[in-house]
Amino acid sequence: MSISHTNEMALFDNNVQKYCRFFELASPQQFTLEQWYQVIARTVLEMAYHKPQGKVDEQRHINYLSMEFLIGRLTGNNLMNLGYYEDIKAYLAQYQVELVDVLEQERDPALGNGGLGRLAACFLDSMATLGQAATGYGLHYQYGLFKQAFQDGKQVESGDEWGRNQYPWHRYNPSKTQQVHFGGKVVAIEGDRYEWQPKLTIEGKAFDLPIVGYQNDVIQPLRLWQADSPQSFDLNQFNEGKFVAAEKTLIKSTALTQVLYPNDNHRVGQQLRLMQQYFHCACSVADILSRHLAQGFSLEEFPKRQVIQLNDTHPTLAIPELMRILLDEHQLTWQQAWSICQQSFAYTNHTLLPEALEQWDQRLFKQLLPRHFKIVEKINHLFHQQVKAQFGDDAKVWEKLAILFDYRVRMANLCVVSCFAVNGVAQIHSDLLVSQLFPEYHQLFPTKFCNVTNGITPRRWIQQANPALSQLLDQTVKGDWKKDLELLHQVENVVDDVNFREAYWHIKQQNKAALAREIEQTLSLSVNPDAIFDVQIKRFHEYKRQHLNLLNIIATYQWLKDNPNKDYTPRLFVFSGKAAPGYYLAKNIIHAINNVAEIINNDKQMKDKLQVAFLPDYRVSLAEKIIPAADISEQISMAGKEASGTGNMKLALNGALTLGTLDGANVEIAEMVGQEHIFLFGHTVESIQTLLAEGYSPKTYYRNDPVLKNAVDFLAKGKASKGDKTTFNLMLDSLLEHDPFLVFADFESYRQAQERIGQAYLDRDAWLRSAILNTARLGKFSSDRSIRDYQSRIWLKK
Ligand code: 475
Repeated sequence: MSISHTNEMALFDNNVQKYCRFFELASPQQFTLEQWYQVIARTVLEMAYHKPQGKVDEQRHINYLSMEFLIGRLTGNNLMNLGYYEDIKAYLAQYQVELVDVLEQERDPALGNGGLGRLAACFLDSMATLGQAATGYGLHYQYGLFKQAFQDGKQVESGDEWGRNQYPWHRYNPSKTQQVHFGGKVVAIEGDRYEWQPKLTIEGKAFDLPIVGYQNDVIQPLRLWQADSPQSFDLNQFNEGKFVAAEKTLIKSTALTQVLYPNDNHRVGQQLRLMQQYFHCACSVADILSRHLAQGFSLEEFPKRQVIQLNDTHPTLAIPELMRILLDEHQLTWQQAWSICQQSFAYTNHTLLPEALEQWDQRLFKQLLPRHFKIVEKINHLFHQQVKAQFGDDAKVWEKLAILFDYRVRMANLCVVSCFAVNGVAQIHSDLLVSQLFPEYHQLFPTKFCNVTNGITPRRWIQQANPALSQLLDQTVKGDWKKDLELLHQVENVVDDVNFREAYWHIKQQNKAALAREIEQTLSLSVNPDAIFDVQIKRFHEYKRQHLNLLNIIATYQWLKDNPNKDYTPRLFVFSGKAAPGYYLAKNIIHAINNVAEIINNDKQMKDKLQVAFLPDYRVSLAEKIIPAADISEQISMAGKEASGTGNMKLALNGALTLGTLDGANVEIAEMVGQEHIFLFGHTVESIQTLLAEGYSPKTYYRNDPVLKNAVDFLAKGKASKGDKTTFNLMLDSLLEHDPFLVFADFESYRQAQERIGQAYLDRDAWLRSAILNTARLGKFSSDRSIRDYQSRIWLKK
């Protein structure tokens, strides 16, 4: 489908010529690629707002609060969604410029860590596409997630000054500026009325990015707040030096939004992080309220018109903040204010890992936010009455349910008590959320809990990332699959068509060749394009078990050395991902993979048989290059630990077969594609319970399995560390002594699954059918479906 954009392209040309004069150039011919990128982005942004705006459903406005939005590059995406991609490509051709080269100029805004932040970005895309009125609220960090490089195999980090000042896609919006207060004291006025007399005020400035719906002319803001005041403040003024090291306490107010905390699936206990969280919430809540009131609605109508969706507990402070404004600024009664809050907030949980559940030191909380602390105390007190009424005065029960306990403020508990809905992100995760984390809460509020399985936007994850496959699907499928991913079911009808299969195969080979070139460029490693491309791309975390993958690679290497003439289906193992800078064990795993890769890649006997490519600095734009080229998708977390995963969906949709445990969304992917088209292995949530109850001893596995022992010893004996036997102690000690994520217990089963993969790949036709059926059957995992589920189960539930 190609719409004629003659008028718009005339406008575009006009602008290009204008910029040309502006830059003192004789012709656009002289633009650098960087200039083209800037000119296209700025011009298209204006063109987008020139169009009559598409219709949205304003029944209830969704305010999506998230500390992270991992939006990726916007130029290509926006051109496609606006329908200008082909026109601009043709326009550039007259200057012998390739649009794809221009798009490569854009730096990823890395305003998120991983899954949670990327999910938020996919959801904004889907809400705009479905015409669900929504605003995203986040922070305008100066430094995004750190850049990763390797030195002697080790991860080294550097600051990601992503250039927010030159970024062409956002606009500073001074009319939305907010004031945010901290510290000071609370004075009682009369009855239960209080006045907060804060000590410090910081200004929050709004930067708006356009979220463009897919070919429906809907544009909605992603509003990012930036701290900006000339004033400096002393971190210790809130806490008499108890929480912060003395030497660097005087900081500029702008420091508040200077850096994204680089932790994934792990809480941060630092004062500056709490200040970031409150800053984010205070700016957003004030903005939401002023929009609501400006539309002429009353406070009582707030829940009917607004939802505040909390992306994990990071924006929980929005709850006591809205309470504070309703009580102190609008003089509502407690019952009125509480009723409004209880009907407006909804909470999404993204992890069961205890180390990720946020808890704040009560004294820190109180000194920074004295008024909010009072409010939380009252919520806690009233809730205690309710608990006693239901369970009697049982200290054990209260210990689990309390919001304030042991001098801590538990954010997840505050969320469950205050929100009208709580959801997990895949069915198994939502079930475990109720049975493991919140069973008593479930008894108290049985209807609050539900599941919304995650999804991914097909616009970025096929159309943009895999243009060749996208074209093939356009030719094959009736109707626009980018709007309705379930239409891909039609592809099942052509799985027996040799021509279709060959076309599909050819695309995969082309994508593999392209990734091979990328690997050659980055790592100076020439890889076998006919090998199985087996990829594990995600944050480094013990529970994700990149070291399970590594131990198999070592064992395979040892086997190939012993059996040089036996058949083996060639493999290229691709890794990419970052470890939090303070997560030493995860960094140790990265180091081990790099060192093992070095040995294998330099062993001539392994040439074209076994290779390992670890691509540094994983980010959205790199994911877009790796995913279309993958044959195998490693989703090998310990069962019960990965809430959902979304990379698993992106890879399967692009025709990679999953090698996975029954964890997170893998369970639902297996249901959709069928057992014959996925490689499952390992312990299940249930069998883990039995294993642990019987007493798990990793040493027993080590002693009894010579293959495992040899692989472990390879590292322990210093064979990957120039003879130094201590280099990988962090990882090895953990495995041998505790193995908290059951790497050894799943090793044998994982090896067998890899063996099955090697066999299966030899039957090219059967493999191809499986890959095609993965694409055909993944429609459920569109984030459009996730958003519809949010609408029917939470936001617009009748
Ligand atoms: C889960 N991030 C995935 C994904 O639902 C899931 C960020 C800051 C501080 C602490 N943690 C984070 C996460 O917890 C996170 O990314 N969780 C992930 O959310 C989307 O698919 O299984 O691990």
